[in-house]
Parts: sequence; structure tokens; C-alpha cells
Amino acid sequence: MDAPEYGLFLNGAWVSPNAPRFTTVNPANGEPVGSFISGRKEDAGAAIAAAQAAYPAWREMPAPSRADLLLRISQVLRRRKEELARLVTREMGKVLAEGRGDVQESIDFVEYMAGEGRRLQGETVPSELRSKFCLTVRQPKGVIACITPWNFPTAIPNWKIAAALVAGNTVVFKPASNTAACAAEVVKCYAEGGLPPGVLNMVTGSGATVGDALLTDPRVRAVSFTGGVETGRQVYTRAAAGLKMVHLELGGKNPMIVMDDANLELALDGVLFGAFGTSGQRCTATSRLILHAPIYDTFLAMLVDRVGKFTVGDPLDPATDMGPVASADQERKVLEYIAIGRAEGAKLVLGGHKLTGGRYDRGHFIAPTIFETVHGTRISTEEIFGPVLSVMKANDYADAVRIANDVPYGLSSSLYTRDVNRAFQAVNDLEAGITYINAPTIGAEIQLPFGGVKNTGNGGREAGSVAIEEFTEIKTVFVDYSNRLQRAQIDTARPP
Ligand code: UN1
Repeated sequence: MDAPEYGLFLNGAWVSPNAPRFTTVNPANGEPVGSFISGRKEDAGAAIAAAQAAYPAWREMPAPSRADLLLRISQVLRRRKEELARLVTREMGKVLAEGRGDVQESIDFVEYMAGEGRRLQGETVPSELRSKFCLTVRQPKGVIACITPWNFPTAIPNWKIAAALVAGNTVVFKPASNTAACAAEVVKCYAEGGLPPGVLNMVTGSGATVGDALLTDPRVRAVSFTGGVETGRQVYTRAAAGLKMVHLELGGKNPMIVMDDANLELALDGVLFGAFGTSGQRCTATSRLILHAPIYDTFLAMLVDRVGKFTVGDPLDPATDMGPVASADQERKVLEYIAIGRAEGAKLVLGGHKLTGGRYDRGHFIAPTIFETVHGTRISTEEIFGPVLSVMKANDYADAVRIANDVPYGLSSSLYTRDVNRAFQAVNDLEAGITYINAPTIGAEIQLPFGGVKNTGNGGREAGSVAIEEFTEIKTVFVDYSNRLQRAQIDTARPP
């Protein structure tokens, strides 16, 4: 099958400049999925120019009308859900149920943001002076660069694009190269929904060329980036010279703590989904399992038994528990970490290798891998982004929390217990942007804020109503209707 050729989406049209191309491939079988332009600096420039030209009219369109368009776009996404889900699975490798989840998360968020078009709330507060009215309004920032990863190839772009657009910004979108077909099809849904030309533009290509052009162009007012910590650091530094507002959503090393009073069957289902869902390639993936000493042996045996029965294979097949990792690059990185785990003396209890033979030889399949280790090893503290789980023992709750918190990341976290006091204590104690009680570290819902502490980001949150914050400026307004000069702090009436 020939891979369809895509262009760049500039000012409402698909254009194919005479530039080199790259191809995305299905990580389960090596088949090509789509062919894309390696965007050049001037292509990024053209996209920014289109976004800038479209900005004044888009900004002036009433927010509820922008929201109407988002609602139409969500209907296109809904109509195309199954087709897009299959594309997500083909291009990225997550199992089909999760491919559908990825697209559903997109639909949910675009709909939710359509509602935001009738809120975009500011605040009114009292003045210290008579006959004076104080309020805030939200205004768009201008042209926003959205730079997105491959692990949620439809959901994360939608998180960023829909929030940016409803607030009145225009967007240049640079998707991860290995899931560019998913990105292009999402853009087609926006176009079909009736978005005016230039409001959303997409340039495929490398971070070094396209990404860098977006980060350094003075016409881009803000950047929203999801990806790894090291790239995030470069994005932040590079954009700093232009004093751009940068929103970063970076990695995690998310712990699940299982106490001895937990429902162990429930915790087992949780860790299976949390650690091996999406082949461990979620920022929120459960990559550390911290077991309370009294249940350590029992739970580990239950875990190994279940994971040992996993079906790893074709992610389009409903019988498959886990698909491939997303690319040759990912395969190499994950295998490197497995080698590091062995070298640092962690005990490999399951997996630990690439799967070979038959259909496996055409894809990037890694056996679900479980290491017993101690806190402080590299595999127990560094993000692996693959189906590799580090299991550790904790003497008691305090020890478990100490281990959970002693990493540079803080995205998601989870505690399994039947003790309600302990559950609330953990909400207080765990250093993370998200804490789950009796549920795994993955599976955040779009109507709540999403983000983390420490090296997981720089303080912002996506999703929920707060998503609007990264995409708006607050204007403070004072209306004095007293018809005389009133001096704040000086003329203010105060008790003697
Ligand atoms: C990510 O991995 O970057 O909470 C996003 C979850 C998903 C989103 C993950 N809803 O697992």
C-alpha cells in the first residue's frame, strides 16, 4: 500500500513545497502510513505569517461564535472516531481500545472547550474608592506555537489547539514527526468544521528546524510544549530570549503504592493498566510499584503471573493486551534501560528483551518487563517511557511516601488502601500534580487540570477550565464614574 502524501497546512490550504519528505511507519509491521514534508525555516515563517494575518478577525469574532465552530469540529471528530482511532493504532501502536480512547479524549476536550466560549470568565472586585468599578477580562495572546508528542497523537494536539482557539488565538501546530498522519487528519477535521483560513496552520518537520523557528520568531507570543524533560529545557531556554510565555508538560516517574490493607485484586488490575497500557508510553504511566512489605511477595507473584499471560502483538486485534513501542528509537531507548537495570544489579523477574520471530520481526515489540530493585537505581528514578516496571519494597507508609517523592518528577501518583485517613494523608503528602486513590496513575479526565510539579513542568496546567490560563492575558480594568480625580491609596476612606 502506498503511503498517502500530505502537504503543509498553510492559510487554509494543503501545500507541498519542493522540499525533502519523510515517511511515518506502522511500528507493528513496518508498513508506511504517510509521507510528509520536512518543513524548512521559511515554511514555519509562512505559517506564522498566515496565523498573524488571521489573528485580528479571529480575535474579534465573539467567543461563543468561535465556540460554535469548535462544536462543529467536535462533531467531525465524533463522526470520524473509528477511522481516526484505527489510524492512531496504525501509526503509533497503542491497542485499538486505547486508540479509541485517544480520539474520545479529543472529542471530549473540544466539546468542553466549546462550552468555555460562553465562560472565559474574569472577575469583578470592589474598589477602595466610591463610584469606581474594577474588573478583569481575558484577552488572547496572539500567535501560539503548539508542539506535541507522539504518544497521544490526537488528544494532546486537541488539548492545546482547542483551548488556544476558543480564547481567540491563532495557532501554528508542529506535531511529532512519527505520528504526523494523525496530526494531519486532526487538522482536516478542523478545516472541515469550518475554521477560517490561517487560524490553524500545521508544519511538519524536525524540532531543530521547524520547532526552533517557532521558538525564536518574535511573532509567536507563546509556546505550548509536551515532551521529554531535556527537550523541554531546550524549548524553555530557546524561547526565553524572546520572553515568550512557555507552557511545558514533561515527564514522569509515577509511583503506585500498595498498602497491606488494599484490595489486592483491584490494585493488580490497576498496575497492569497503569504500567503496560500504551506499552508504558504515557507521561502518566505507572513506572514504579512500591509495595508495603507484608504483601510484597504475594502481590509480586500475582503480578508476574498475570503479566506472564499477556498477549503482545497486533494492536488492531482486540485480543491483544499490549502492542509494540512506537518506533525504532523507542525500542532502542527502552532496551538500553533494560541493559542499565541488569548492569546495576536489579533482579529481572519478567521479560527484559525484544520479542522476535514471525510477525514480531517486522515491528518493535518488547516483552512486558518487571524488575525488582531498590530505590535510587537509575531504572527506579529515570523516566523510561516503555513497558518496564520497577518494583520496590517499603517498610511502612512513611517509607513508601519517601520513595515516591524522592525523584525529580511529579506528574501522577497513586495509593491503594482501604484506610480513608491514610488516603487523605497521601493526597497531602505525595509530591505530584495528580494523585489517585484506588486507581492507577493513568486515565486523567479532561474537565480537570492536568500537569505536574518539579521537573514535570514549569507550573502550568492543561485541561479543565484552567487550560484557558496559558492561552490568555488578563486585562485589569478600572472604570471611574465619579466624575472627579480619585487617588487610590491617598483619597481612600479609612477608619481613624
Ligand atoms: C500523556 O501521557 O502525556 O491521564 C497524557 C492519562 C491520559 C493523558 C496522558 N488521559 O493517562
